[in-house]
This record gives sequence, structure tokens and C-alpha cells, in this order.
Amino acid sequence: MKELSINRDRLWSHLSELGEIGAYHDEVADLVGVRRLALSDEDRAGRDRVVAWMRELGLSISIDEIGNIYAERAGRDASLSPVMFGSHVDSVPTGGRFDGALGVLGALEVVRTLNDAGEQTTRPLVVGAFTDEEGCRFGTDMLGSAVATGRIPLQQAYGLTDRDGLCIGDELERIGYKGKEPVNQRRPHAYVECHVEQGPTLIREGLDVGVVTMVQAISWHELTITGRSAHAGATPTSYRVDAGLAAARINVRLREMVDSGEFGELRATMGVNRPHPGMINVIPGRVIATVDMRNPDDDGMRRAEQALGRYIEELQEQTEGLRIALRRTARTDVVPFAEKVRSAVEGAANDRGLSNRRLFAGAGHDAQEWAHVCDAGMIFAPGEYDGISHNPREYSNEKQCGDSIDVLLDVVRRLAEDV
Ligand code: HGY
Ligand code: MN
Ligand code: MN
Repeated sequence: MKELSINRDRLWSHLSELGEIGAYHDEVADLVGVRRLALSDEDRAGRDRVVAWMRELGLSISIDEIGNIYAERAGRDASLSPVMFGSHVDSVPTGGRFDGALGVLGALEVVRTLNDAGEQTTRPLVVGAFTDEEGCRFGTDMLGSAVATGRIPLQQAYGLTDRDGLCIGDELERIGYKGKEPVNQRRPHAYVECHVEQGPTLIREGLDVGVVTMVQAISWHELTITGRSAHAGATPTSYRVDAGLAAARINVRLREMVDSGEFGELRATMGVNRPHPGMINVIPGRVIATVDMRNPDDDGMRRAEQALGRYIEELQEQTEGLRIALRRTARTDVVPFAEKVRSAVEGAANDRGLSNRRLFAGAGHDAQEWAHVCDAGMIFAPGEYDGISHNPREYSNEKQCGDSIDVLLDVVRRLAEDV
């Protein structure tokens, strides 16, 4: 197979251009970040830009019922199932230019490189950009890929609402991405995703590329903690049913569980903690909070969920009148990637003389959903500043991006000749 390499300047300029869509000045970090919340106007603008680039490349576009975008490049043998590769365009509200975007724009750069070389692969190729990977607006992550591969039913997805009561079905309609293609039909030959690591391992070890072995388990819950609002001054402590205190206790307990080591490499985050009425002189009568737990071990995750449930029972027993409702909003077990894809990534990195190591994914990714219906795998690019992500400081340099997309090019070409 002729050696090809991507055009790194072209990739970098597309990353910069997409990074301008939804750009905002982040007061806390004092940096320009990216805010393209799923199905927002900014997400629509980002999608429109990506679709325009897809059309320029001569790809044929199809949008499915949950808004996933598929851009197809014909192979020599149309009867063969395609190699799919891509990621997501949506971001968290304090996002960076690389999370998701590197995988989608890197995939388009792979197509441009094949077009420039006049190379047609045996298998067809499909670039995918999937709806609402982040999950932070409508409450469950990898949504588009989960519907496309059958884990989440379409009608259930359509009914999910954001904090303002807007639902996915209506928002897809509003931004013009409620497609006609039926979901849960596509079954690629293989799926590969390039993504920034979003952690410190590769940069700390001075490595060029990550060979991703699996994605850790994810457990998301929403807590509705109901106490009794009362006067902050006149109410004696023994009379209080303080929902804010209960939320704080749960957060401390989560960190105690992590530090105990009893649940393996558990990670826990209370990302949302909204007291009501949220006034200085009123004891919070209600708190809406979230618990995000991650664990590379399924048994450790299950025990952590049980321990959290027990602690919530204890809190309610200790405080008369306190009620805590726990609603699960996302749950995936550990998802291993296919050895065929892992070794293709490792082989491509080694052939290019790129230092690499195997590691698991700390974040969730679209690839973990596609892994349920085909051989799937991921390539990680290192990130500067200890790989920080979900923060405007997220940054991978031209070499880090270029190396990982060159590996994507090689892996896609190999899998596309796998007949
Ligand atoms: O939450 C995650 O792991 C991903 O960023 N959606
Ligand atoms: Mn991502
Ligand atoms: Mn993310």
C-alpha cells in the first residue's frame, strides 16, 4: 500500500475554522472556549459547516431520524459493508476546539488525502458526525450513537428534555436535522475514532499516540433532594431540613468512597448542584444535583452505586422530613475494543515510528456504542496542559493532531482492504 500522509496545515485550518463556531470568552479561564451545546443554534452552525465540507468532497450525505450525519464515499465493491470513522461536533458549555472536532475533521482530512491521491478503497467509507455525544444538555451521553446502534429507543430519545423543557424531537426539527433515514439500521464493517485523550497519560510519558483498549463504565444519576425552606436566622438548627446540607454530605461521601479504595479506581463528580430558592437568607428547600461516577471495573461500579444508594437511605433516616429521589440518567458498562482494531492502530503507529502505548478511555465516546455492532477502536492524541478537557484550555498541537490523523488514515485504509 502506497505511503500517504495527510495535509497537516489543511487539517489545522479546518480545526481553527470550526473552533470559531460557538467561540466565547470564558471569564473563569480568561480564554476563548467553544460552546456548541447539542441541538443549539451553534451546533446547527457547526453541523452546517461540516456538511458543506462533506459536499465539497463529493460525499453523499444522509441524516438519520436522530440527526446523525453520514457522509459516504463509494468503494470499488459496493456490496461490502463500509468502514465508518468520525466523532461529534457538539461540545460542553466550557469546551475546547478538539473534543469531537478532531475526529470529525480528521476523518474529512483522511478523505481529502485519498481524493488527492486518487485512491479508491475496496470497501466504501462513511464519515459519521453523531448527535449529542456530550449528553450535558438533555441528560444522557453518546445519545445519537446509542440510538443508531439500538441501546436507546428513538421515541425515548425524542422525549428527553433540557432544563427549559425543550425536547430533543422538537429541537432536531427546529435546527433542520431531524432526518428521514431510519435509525438502528447501519452496521459497518468496522468503526474507528480519533479523539484527544482528555487526560495526562500520553503527555506525561512523552508519547505520540494512544492505542485505546476500552472505555470505562459510566453511571449518571440526577438527585432531587427535598427538605424545607425556612428562615436562615430564625430557624434553630434542630428544626432544619436543609437540602443544601444533604447535597454537601453526599458530595463528601462520594470523595470518601473514592479515597477508600474499596471501589477500585472509582471517579465521582457532583457537576450540578442547584439549590432552590438559592437565596442567602433561605435554607434550601430543594436541591437538584447530579452524580457522575466512572470505573474501569464493572463490579467496582456496581458496588459504588449500591453504597451511594445505602448512604442516601441513611441520610433520609437521620433527618426527618428529608426526601431524596435518585433517577438514573445514563449507564454503560465497561466496553472493550476489538483486538483487530487495537493492533491495526498499534501497527500503524509503530510503522510510522510514533511512540505509543495501550490505555483505557477515561471519557465516554461514540466508539463505545458502535463497538456493540461491529469491530471498533480508537486512537488518542495527546493534549497539552496535562490533557485538560471540558475546559477552554484544551489544546493539542499540530504535530499531535497530525500524527494521530495519519494513524487514522493508515487504519482506515487497512480496514477498507480487509475483505
Ligand atoms: O462524559 C463523557 O465522558 C463524554 O465527554 N460525553
Ligand atoms: Mn468527545
Ligand atoms: Mn466531551
